[in-house]
Amino acid sequence: MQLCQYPSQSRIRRFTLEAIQIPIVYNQYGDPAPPILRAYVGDPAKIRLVHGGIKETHVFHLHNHQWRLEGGNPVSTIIDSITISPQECYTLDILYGAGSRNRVIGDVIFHCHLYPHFHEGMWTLWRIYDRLEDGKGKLPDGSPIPLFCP
Ligand SMILES: [Cu+2]
Repeated sequence: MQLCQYPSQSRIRRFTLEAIQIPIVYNQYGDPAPPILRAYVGDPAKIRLVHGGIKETHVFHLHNHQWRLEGGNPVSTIIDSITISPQECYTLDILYGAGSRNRVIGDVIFHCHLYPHFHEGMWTLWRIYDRLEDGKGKLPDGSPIPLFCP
């Protein structure tokens, strides 16, 4: 999974998110440039977190979801962030699957919790659907999704 996005001058806007301003690089629909995870609410979900770099340590933080620090240990501490250093990897077994216990739908952000990294674009979304998505990019009423026009 690629977490970094590199701004191009033509597609940068600043949005207020979590009370800070972050630049995003977006596609024609206003989605962030890095890949978006997709699932249906309640789907079992595991995230394989791999740090293939050689320098920086990061803190992976996923909103609205949690996992156990020690996967497979039912009394292990429940967390929603984990520090990952170069050449480390983790499998995050998401408790209650996509949408978590409260069955959240919509876009859930995940990002590096080191804010300079977040600010430079180390974030993307997990899109959780509550109805069948056919991949045609249409709204529930069948009309096309309008292009994002800043
Ligand atoms: Cu980071």
